[in-house]
Amino acid sequence: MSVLTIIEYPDPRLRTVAEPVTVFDGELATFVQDMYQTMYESDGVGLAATQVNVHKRVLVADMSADRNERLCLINPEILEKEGSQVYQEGCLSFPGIYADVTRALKVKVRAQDVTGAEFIVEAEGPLAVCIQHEMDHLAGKVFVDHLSPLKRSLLLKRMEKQRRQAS
Ligand code: GNR
Ligand code: NI
Repeated sequence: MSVLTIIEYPDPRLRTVAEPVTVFDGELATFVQDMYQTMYESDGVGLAATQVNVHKRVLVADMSADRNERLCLINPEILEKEGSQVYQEGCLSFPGIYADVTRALKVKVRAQDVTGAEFIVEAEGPLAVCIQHEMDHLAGKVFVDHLSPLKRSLLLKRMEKQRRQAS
């Protein structure tokens, strides 16, 4: 297993639209294990393949406090959305910045597992936020795209300032 490198804003590769997975082989299974390891190592609650510069429709998540409730969605599609919620989001590709984002409260998603078997997952609250955040990455979108232009530019300037001071 390996820890993969997470690409950070403003890397233009974060804008790549991921392709569907068509081959469910050992290489895919190894990649999924590497994604879990990378997510756990970074203390993230989710990770999209886009963030490790692999442009396939694969995401992993684990919202549990004990870090033992793995969820992997391959080729996820949202079937239903319901309600709305505001949640303070962060992103491993935007270190140090957090912002309130409005998204659906509940989602019903059809996906495939690492063997290619289809399943349905219904999520609500924080897990629903995480799934929507990761599915955005697979579409080349990032959480700050949901903010007003003013809010976005303030946050991005703050992030760039922090980065300059850190280096
Ligand atoms: O680790 C993460 N935390 C988080 C917090 C609130 C809403 C979404 C997230 S996802 C993020 C990991 C990440 O960047 N996934 O793409
Ligand atoms: Ni993210």
